[in-house]
This record gives sequence, C-alpha cells and structure tokens, in this order.
Amino acid sequence: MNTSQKLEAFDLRLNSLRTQHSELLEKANVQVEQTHGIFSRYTNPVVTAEHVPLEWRFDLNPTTNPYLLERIGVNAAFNAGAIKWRDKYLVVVRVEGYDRKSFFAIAESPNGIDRFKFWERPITLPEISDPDTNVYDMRLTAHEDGWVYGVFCSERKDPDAPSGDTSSAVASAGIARTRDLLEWERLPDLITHSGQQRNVVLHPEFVEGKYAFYTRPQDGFIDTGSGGGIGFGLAEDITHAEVKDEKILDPKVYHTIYEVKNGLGPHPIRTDEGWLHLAHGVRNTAAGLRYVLYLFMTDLNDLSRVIHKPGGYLIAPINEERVGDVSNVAFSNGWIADEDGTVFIYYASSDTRLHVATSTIEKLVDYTKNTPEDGLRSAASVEAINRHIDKNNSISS
Ligand code: M1P
Repeated sequence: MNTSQKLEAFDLRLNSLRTQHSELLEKANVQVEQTHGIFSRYTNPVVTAEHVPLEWRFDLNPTTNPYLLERIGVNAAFNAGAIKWRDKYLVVVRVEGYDRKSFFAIAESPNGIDRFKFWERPITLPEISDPDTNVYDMRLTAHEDGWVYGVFCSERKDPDAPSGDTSSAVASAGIARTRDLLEWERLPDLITHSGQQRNVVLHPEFVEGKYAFYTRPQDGFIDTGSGGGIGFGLAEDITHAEVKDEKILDPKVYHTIYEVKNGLGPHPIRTDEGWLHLAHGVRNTAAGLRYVLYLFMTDLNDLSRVIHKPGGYLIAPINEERVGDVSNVAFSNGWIADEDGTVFIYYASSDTRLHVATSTIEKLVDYTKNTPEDGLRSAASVEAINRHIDKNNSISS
C-alpha cells in the first residue's frame, strides 16, 4: 500500500469504529418484566468494556499508528458505585485494563437505564505514601457533612508473603472525597483491628456525631477465616478514620446464600420502615463460588439491629450474566433511589459488565418485610410453603 492508500484505509477504519461506538452508546434499553414482579431487568448491559471511549484505547494519529491498532485494551467495566448528580444518573465504574489494573471512571446517563457515556477522562485518584497496586469497587456516599465520599478496596502485595509467593495480597478500605466528582482528595485508609477489609461502606448520616462505617472483616485476602459478616462501627475523624470496635450485624451462616462470606453493596436507603440494605452473599458449589444479591432492613434508630431479612436471594446471575471473567457472580455496589420512589439497582455480572434493574422503594420494602425468612432447614421451607397454601385456600373458600 502506498501512503495515500494507507491513509484511506486508516480513515475508513476510524469511521467504522466511531459509527459502531456511537451506535452502542445510543442503543435503547428495553425493560423485561419478571414473573416475580419485584424488579425488572433490561435487555442490554448499561456499561461494557466497549463503552470505553476510543480516545482512551487508540492512538488516533495516522503517523504514529498507521494501522489504527488498539494500544490500551480494556478487559471489563463492572462493579460501579452510583449517584444522582445534577439530574443525571452517574456510575463510577470499575474499569479493568488488559494489564489487570482497575481504575475508576464516571459514566453518565440521562435516564439511568441507557445511553451511558464516559466522561472525558478517568478519575485521577491521588495515591498515599504506600501506593495501592490496585483499586476497585467504589461505594459513593453523599454525606451530610457536605462531601461526596468514595470508599473503595485498596489492594497491595502482602509484605509478609514468603519469597516466591507473588499472589498474596492485603486489602484495606481506601477513602477519597470530592465536592464536584472531578477533583478528588485522598484521605488515609480506614484503620480497623480485625484483619483485612473489603466492601467497606460509609453511612450517609452521622451516628452519635461520628462517621459510621459498614465493614467486612476477614483474616485473609480471599478467605474470611475466623472473620466475615457485615460489621458496623464508628469513627471520630474521617481524615484519620479508625474503627476501634466492629459489631457484626449480619453474619455468614451455614447452608445459606451467604455461607462463605457476604458484604454490603451501596450505602443503605432510608425508608419510613427502616434502612434498606443491598448486599452480596457467597456460597460454595462444585463449580466454584456463586455470588448473589440479597436485601435486609435495619432499625432507623439502632443501625446495627436487623429488623427484616428475607430468605434467599433477590438477584442471581441468569443466562449470559452467568458467564464472564469470574463466572456465576452478581455483585452490586451502587443504587439510586429517585425522587419518585424508583430504585435503580446497578449490578455487575461475572466481573465483566454492568446492568441495571429497576424497582420501587414500596415494592422493595414490601418484599423485605413479607418474604419468609430463611428457616435454615428443608422442613422449615416446606412449612413456609404450606402456610402460604393454607392462606391462599382460606381466600378461595
Ligand atoms: O469476584 C467476585 C467479587 O469478589 C470480591 O468480592 P468479595 O470481597 O466479597 O469476595 C471483590 O473482588 C469483587 O470485586 C468481585 O466482584
């Protein structure tokens, strides 16, 4: 090919990439009713690796990239925090490169269900003196102190790993805050005294004049060991946050969907009946771990007291959601409760892509209050079904 043919090929390819990209970004999402009536899924994921701007992935200069090859690949776009911001629906996506490093980037939608578009640049998250190797799963909290906080997992190589062990890691809760979602101030990581931390969430209101954190203590990076469960504790000073005492409010339990471990999703939503929580539970199977999402409610005045807990899961991965980099995973760290009572649940499937499910506060509260609790035995499950049948028979007779 001579130079002008090369340039022509370059332009053709660039136009085609741009067309495909804008078609993807404009694609409408269609609601799919579910038999259970509790929430709706949508036909398409809301954010995928392909949504990432071409400018991040390609050198668009025909002189330095004559074949228009992708220079920086994006592997996945998933586990996103969420916030309604200036009438737009924003997700802070965990974007993972081909190099396995995750970072955060904001995508914005006019309606919360489709047309998500990334902002011009990913978030530049300041590092602290001991830099993170990897950061992921940011939970956003618009706190009553006026700041928007992002609490996320900060991962570093285990300094005590024996030589040759290049996998062992240590997870802790990183904290950053912003007033405009553009400039972020990094604060010291949360200090706890219970091992490693992932899935840490900041409560939006002061509790006893202090910052309240939901935690998930565990002994190792993957295994909970003697730790586990969703914990709760208070910190006096957010600029040097330390939770001295953690109370486990939602433990892991044998033969449940959260038998191996669990962790809070986004911060809870205040309702008239209590704080509504979305969490993930993990069980073991012959095919590996299975992550599903469940709801529970805590007391408005005693945040560490669970007052309603439906048995089983709300959202489990189905169909193509079941397959990805880490298959059989539904995970959520973001939801938005809109002024009209609509709830947008942003959940990721199999550590690969981001979806939305919609419901309402009223329906989710009804579900949480009235779904039978886990009876923890097969016989108790049958008893619950029989109570239903008896109730239904008394209506028809
Ligand atoms: O791979 C599934 C999930 O595993 C972790 O969650 P947990 O700490 O509860 O095991 C996180 O790394 C999460 O990002 C991931 O989706």
